[in-house]
Amino acid sequence: LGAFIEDGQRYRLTSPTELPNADAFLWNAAMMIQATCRGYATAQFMQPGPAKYAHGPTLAAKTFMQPEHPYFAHHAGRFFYVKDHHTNTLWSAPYEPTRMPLDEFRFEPGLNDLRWVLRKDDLEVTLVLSLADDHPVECWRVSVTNHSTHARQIGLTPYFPVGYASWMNQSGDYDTKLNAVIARCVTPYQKLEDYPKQKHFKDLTFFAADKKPQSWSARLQAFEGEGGLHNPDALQTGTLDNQAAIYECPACIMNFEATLKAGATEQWTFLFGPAEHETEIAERLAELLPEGKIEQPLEQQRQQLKDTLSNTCIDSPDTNLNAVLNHWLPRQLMYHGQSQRLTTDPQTRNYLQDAMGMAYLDANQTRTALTTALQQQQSSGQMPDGILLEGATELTYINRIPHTDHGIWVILCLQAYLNESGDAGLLNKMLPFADGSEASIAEHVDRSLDWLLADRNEQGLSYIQQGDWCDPMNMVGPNGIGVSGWLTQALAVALNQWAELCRQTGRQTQADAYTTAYNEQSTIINLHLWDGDWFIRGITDERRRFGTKDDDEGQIFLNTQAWALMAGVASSDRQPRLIASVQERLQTPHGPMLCAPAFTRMHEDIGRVTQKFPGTGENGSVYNHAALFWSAGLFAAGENERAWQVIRDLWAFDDDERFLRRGQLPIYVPNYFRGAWHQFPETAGRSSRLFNTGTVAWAYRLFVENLLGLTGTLNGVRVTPFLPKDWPVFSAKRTFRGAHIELTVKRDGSLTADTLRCNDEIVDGFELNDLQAGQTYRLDYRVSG
Ligand code: CEZ
Repeated sequence: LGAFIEDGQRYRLTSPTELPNADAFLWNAAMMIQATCRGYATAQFMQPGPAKYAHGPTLAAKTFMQPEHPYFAHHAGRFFYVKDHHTNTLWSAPYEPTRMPLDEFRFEPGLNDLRWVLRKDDLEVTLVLSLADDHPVECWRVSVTNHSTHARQIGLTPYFPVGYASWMNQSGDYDTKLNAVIARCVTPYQKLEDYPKQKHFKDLTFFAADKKPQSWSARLQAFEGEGGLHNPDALQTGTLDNQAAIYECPACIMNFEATLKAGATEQWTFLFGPAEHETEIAERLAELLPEGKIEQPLEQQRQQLKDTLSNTCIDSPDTNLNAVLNHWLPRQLMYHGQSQRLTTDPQTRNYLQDAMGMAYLDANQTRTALTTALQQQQSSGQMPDGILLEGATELTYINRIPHTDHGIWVILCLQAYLNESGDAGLLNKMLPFADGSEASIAEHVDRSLDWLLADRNEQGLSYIQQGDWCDPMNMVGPNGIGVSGWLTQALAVALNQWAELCRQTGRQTQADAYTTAYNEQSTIINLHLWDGDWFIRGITDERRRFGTKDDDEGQIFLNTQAWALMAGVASSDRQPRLIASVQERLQTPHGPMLCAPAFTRMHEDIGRVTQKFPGTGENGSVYNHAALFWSAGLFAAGENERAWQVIRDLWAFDDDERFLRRGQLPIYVPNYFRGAWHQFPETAGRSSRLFNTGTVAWAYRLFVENLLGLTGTLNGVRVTPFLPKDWPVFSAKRTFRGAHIELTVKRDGSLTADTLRCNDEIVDGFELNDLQAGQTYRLDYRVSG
């Protein structure tokens, strides 16, 4: 059905029906597009908030990117009708809307483009979509080849619906000078104060071609007629109507007629995107349409991605896994780091975790993110719910709901930055607070911890207000009493990490104070949160403990087991018990569920999470972000094999049953797979197909620091790789602070303890110091037993 091709840098799917929602995404500085193998697409661009230039036929409210969003016949798509005048057959590339069986179907998403190769009756159509530069514009290169032995007369009709963009004003027409169908609208609004904000919106959607069409239309409904999308009336007659859409849903439609000799190919380039005015369209066309022009920015983009991705690579016996770890996972991480998930005010925890992951690709970006975030901290130490990016002035959506955990992520992100850069000097950099005065970054971090320490109840448990890591856990603590078991543990993790960093950087007083606080936190967690076989999730405003054996649903939550391990607070007696509880109650073939049994009714003292459909989102799915917290906890507890399996379960290339269930290509990690394994076995494992997720940062960090075992220290690198039990050997390359590390890890039954050699010399203590940029270090790690 599917396989990696081209050295893992492209994937090939050969059926449009087995995984109908299989998709891939592309992004650049201004936009992202997610397209399915069948030709539906969802695209967004920034102006500066996220906006669309092609819509469905109903006016949709603006929301964040949705999990499991459905596609339907009139979903916005990029369709190319192909008419074979000789046989009088009509089909469409890539597959929708005619759904005609094809002789060959190949959907081949690559790192920088999406490619389809379709064949029917000896006609081959190739579609290549790329986003050429930093503007919101789709570049489509289309070719039709005649593989038969005689000449063929064909009609190619690209059909790009623009949909229902506005109830105030919308239309569409052909512009002869630009050779483009241009749809126009006025983004609807009612508030007077919105007018100045919107008057420069890109309210035009253009579809331009490098060749003159024989005919065109902008009228969606007239084009479809009674035949509908499957067999549009307009394609029954010889030509399109050359008519404008006058306050109607517009579509961009052009017809090209061509005679192809035997073996001949005809090519077209199309551009599709939003613009403010005609001059802007003309600029884009001049930049991208002339022969050969698109290649240059595309090549630059390819090279840039290649350079970043080549920083680290693994060669393991698992070639599919090599493809995802070497290309697709870091690519998805870069998407997060570069696009900020297409928002102007990323949630603080997302922003800092995405930046944490970026440390392993480009630590400078992490430095910038840390300083941006810390300048928005209050002098009280409180971190805001969202980080305002350049130009943004207000927090929106979820960032208006008070969450208490944001300070935690500062330390996790900083730790990753220091591991990668060794730049302890950053801690002395002076930075202002949002409400005036300034302090060193070290003191910013002290204050975020002090704020978290102060925001606890008399027992030392952390208040939750309207949410912690779990956004929709919004009714546990709105009255200021409810506490989060998870946050109490996360604070222990942060205190422990920061105490150690303070010690390493000569801040002994702080190191002692935070160590004491960590020890106290450990006692508090064990005293108030243990339930016999696992840690509870929290205590509500009504002082009810939840996530306990006594609950009929939501008995056990993954996060409080994961972070107990990360914090190192579970005793030698409790640790195996909580691991066994997760194994028994949460583990599924797709990974561990976030909680179980999933909630089936509203719990007014827990909140909106209990209203989500059981097994979706935070209500008991295999929420991959949290699954990787579990993996991190297991690694911290020395349970490496189990920890690795959790990461490995993110992909199911070699298991048809799991692969089909997921319904998604293994080229990105989704935010969840459906859970509720016991309640809804028939849908368990289905992917959300939402590629915005903190999972990637954690997966990449665990890959570098735990699998390759290359963890930076202030002076060098600690080498503690892990060799999964079914691998005899792996090797890896990594450029670290300019030094080239070449690592080989092998099992050696004759050894009683692991050994490390660097350029053939034994290294005691598994640590290399004073690495020189430009030098190569050949590391030979032997695993005993
Ligand atoms: O958003 C994520 C957040 O971006 O949910 C995570 C949270 O830690 C991330 O910061 C867990 O709650 O509001 C909702 O119900 C949504 O489910 C969001 O919580 C969720 C969506 O997946 C958006 O990407």
